[in-house]
Amino acid sequence: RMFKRQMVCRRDIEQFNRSFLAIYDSLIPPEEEKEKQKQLLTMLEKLVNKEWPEARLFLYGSCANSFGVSKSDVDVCLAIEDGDARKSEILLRLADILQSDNLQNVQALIRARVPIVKLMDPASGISCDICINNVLAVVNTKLLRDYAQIDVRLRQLAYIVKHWAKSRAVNETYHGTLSSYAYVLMCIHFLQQRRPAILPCLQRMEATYSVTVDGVQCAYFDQVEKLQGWGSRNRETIAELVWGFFYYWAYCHDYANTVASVRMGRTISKREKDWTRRVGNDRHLICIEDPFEVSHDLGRVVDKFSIRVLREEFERAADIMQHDSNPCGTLFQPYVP
Ligand code: 3AT
Ligand code: MG
Repeated sequence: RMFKRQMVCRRDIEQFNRSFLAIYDSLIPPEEEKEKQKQLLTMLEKLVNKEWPEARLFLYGSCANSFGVSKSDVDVCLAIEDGDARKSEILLRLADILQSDNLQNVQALIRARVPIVKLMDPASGISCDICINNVLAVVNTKLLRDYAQIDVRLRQLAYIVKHWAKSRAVNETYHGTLSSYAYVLMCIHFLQQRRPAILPCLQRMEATYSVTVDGVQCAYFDQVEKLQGWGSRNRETIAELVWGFFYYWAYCHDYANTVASVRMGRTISKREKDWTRRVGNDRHLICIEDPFEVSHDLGRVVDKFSIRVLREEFERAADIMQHDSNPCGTLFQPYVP
C-alpha cells in the first residue's frame, strides 16, 4: 500500500503511533469528571421527580457513548409519558424548578429544532442540555457505546477524528459541516470496510436487543462482550487507520453514487434510497445513513459550499499523513479563516 511504501521506515510508524496515542490519552476525561456528571444527574433526577414522580432521566450523546472528550457538555433526555403533547409547558416548568435551585444560566429554548433547557451547574462547572422524550438518541447512543466495546481502535480513531474536525472547524452543523455523531458513524463504517474487517455489523447479526421507539424498530446484537477481539486478525495500528480514514474519504468514497450505511455494514446505492436529487433543503452531497431512522441522512446539512470545504480538509489530512514528517503537529493546526 502507498502508505507503507512511502513510510521511510518502521520507526516512523511507531513514532506516529506513539504521538496519536498520546493525544488520545490526553483527551480521555478523568474518572472524577465522570463522577461529577453522575452526581449532577442524580441531583437533577431528584428535582424532576418532585414535580413528575414517574419521569426518568437518561444520559445520551458523548458523555454516554464513550466518545466524549474531557469538558464536553452533558446531554440529558427527560422521558415522560404524554410529554410530546406538552413539551413547551414541561420545559418552561422545568426551567422554573431549576432556576430556583441555584443552577446558573437556566434557559428554555422552546423554539429550537430540538427544544431544550440549558443550564450550568456552578458546583462542577458542567453545562447541560435537557430535552424531552428524544428516546431514539438514547438508543443510538447505546449502539455507539456497544461498537466501542468491540475494538479499542474505534475509540482511538474517533477521538482523533473529532479532535481534527474541531481544530479544522468542520464540526459545525450550523455552518453546513458534520456533527460529531456523523463523524463517529463514518469511523464505524470505515472500520467495517477494512479487510480483514475490524468491526462487525451488529444490526445484521441475531438481535439480542430490540425496542420500538416512535414507530422505529431498533434491533441488533448487543452482547458485545462476546465479540472482544473480533477484529484482531487485522493488525493495523492507529497511525495506519488515521491515514486510511482520511485517504478513504478524500480519494476512495464514491460521493456521487453511494451512501455510507452502518446498518448494512457496507455502502449502499443512493438510487435505492432515492437520495439522488435535492429535495427541499436536503441535498445529499455526502450521504451517511442514520442506523435507525433510515430516511435520515446525516449529511443533509452539507451544501455545495461546505462539501468543498469538507473534501479539501479530507485531502489536506490525507496528504499530511502521506508526506509530513510530523503529521500530529500539522494535522490539528487550528483553521484560521
Ligand atoms: P460532542 O462531543 O458534544 O461534540 P456528541 O456525541 O454529544 O458530541 P452532539 O452533541 O452533536 O454529539 O449530539 C448529541 C447526541 O444526539 C448524539 C446522538 O445520540 C444524537 N444526535 C445528534 N445528532 C443527531 C441526528 N442528526 N440524528 C439523530 N441523533 C442525533
Ligand atoms: Mg454533546
